[in-house]
Amino acid sequence: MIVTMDRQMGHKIMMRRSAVFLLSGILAGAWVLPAGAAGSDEAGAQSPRVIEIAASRFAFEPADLEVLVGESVQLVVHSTDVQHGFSIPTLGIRETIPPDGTPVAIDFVAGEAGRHQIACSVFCGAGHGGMSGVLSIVGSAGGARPTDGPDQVADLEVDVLEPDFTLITLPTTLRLPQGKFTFRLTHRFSRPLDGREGDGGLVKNFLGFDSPAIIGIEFRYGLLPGTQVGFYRSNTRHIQLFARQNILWQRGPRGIGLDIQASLEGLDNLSDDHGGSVQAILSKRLGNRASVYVEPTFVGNVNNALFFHPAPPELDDDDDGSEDATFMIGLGARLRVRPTVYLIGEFVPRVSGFDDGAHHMSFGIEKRTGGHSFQLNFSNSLGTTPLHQAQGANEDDWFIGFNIARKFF
Ligand SMILES: [Cu+2]
Repeated sequence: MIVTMDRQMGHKIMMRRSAVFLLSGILAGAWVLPAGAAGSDEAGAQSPRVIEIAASRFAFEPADLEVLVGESVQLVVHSTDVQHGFSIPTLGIRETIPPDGTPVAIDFVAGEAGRHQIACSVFCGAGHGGMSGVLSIVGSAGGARPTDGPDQVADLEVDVLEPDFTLITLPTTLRLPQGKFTFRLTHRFSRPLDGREGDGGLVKNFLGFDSPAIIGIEFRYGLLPGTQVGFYRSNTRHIQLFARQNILWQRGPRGIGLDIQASLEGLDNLSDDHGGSVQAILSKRLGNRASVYVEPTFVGNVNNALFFHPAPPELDDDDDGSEDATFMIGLGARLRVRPTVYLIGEFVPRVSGFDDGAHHMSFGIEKRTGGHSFQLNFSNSLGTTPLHQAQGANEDDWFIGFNIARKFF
C-alpha cells in the first residue's frame, strides 16, 4: 500500500501533512518500540499498518485502501478544509473529522476478506454525496479479488477493460450501478470523407466538420442491480428506448459477460414507423488487454422506417411481410493500447432477412479520463442503433464522427 501525496495540495497543507506524518510516526514508534524492546516473547504483537488519509471537498486521498486479513490497521484521517465524516458502515466505523486538521486515529483489526464502502458522514457541500472510497480486505497482497460476484461497490469501480456502456454503436456488458446515470453524445458529420459532387475538397471542408451533423443524446439509468434503462434521441427525431439486463458478470473468474438488451425505436419522436430489436451481448476478456464482443441481434420491421443515411436503399412499404426482419451478428473489440487509450472496431454483418447496402462497420480511437471518455470514429454509415445497423450502410462512403460519454458516479 503506497500512500501518495496529493501534489495539488498547497504549502500550508503540506505543513499540516508533515505534522500528521510526524504524529503518526510517533504513534507507530510508540507501538513498535516497546514490542521490539520486549523481544519476541509478546506473541501476536504486531505493529499496525498506518494509513494516512486526507479528507477534502469532495474526496478521500487515497480513496482505495487495501489491507490484509487479520492485519492491525490504524487509519489516520485529517481534514484539509471543512468538517468531514469518515464512516465504514459495514465495519461499524463512524468518526467526525474536525476542520482544523487535527488527525483522528481509527484502530481496527481487519476481519475476513471483503470490500467495504467508505463514505463521508458529515454533510460538507454540493459534492458530499460523491465523497467515497473503498477498503478492500484481501487474503494476501495482490491476491485474487475478494469478491466473486457483482455488487454495488464493484459496479462503482472503473473496469479498465470494459470502461463504457458502448463500443462505438454496439452495447457492452458493463453494469451500471443502481440509482446512477450516464450521459452520451453521438455526433456524425454527414459529409462523406471523399465527398460528393459539388462538395468541394476534403481539406476545404475540414474533414467534413463543416457539414451538418447527426447528433444523438442518450441518458441511461441504473434501475436495479444489473438492470439499466435508457433513452436515446437524435436530431432526426429518431428515438430509441432500451432496457438491458446483465446475466453473467464479465469480471467473474471466467471473464465472460452476458447481457440481454431489448430496444424499441421509432421516427418522429417515436410516433411513427416503429422497429424493435432483441440482442444477446456476449463478451470475453482477453488477458489484461482487450474485451471482445459477439452480439446476435434480431431486428423487426426493418424496412418500414426511414433511412437517414445518404444513400437509402429502396423502401418496401407494401406491408407484404417480405424481408422486413433482419438477423445480424454484431462483432466488436476494444483493445487497450495505453492505460487510458483504446482502439475500437465494429462489424455488423446481416446473416439473414433484409440486407440492402453494405454491412455496418466502424473504427475508433478513445481516450478515457476518469468518468469521461472521448472517442473519434470512422463509420460507413451515420447509423447508431440496432435498427440503423439492420438497414445497412453505404457501399463506398465513410464518415467521421465522435462520441462523448460521461458517468455521473
Ligand atoms: Cu461530506
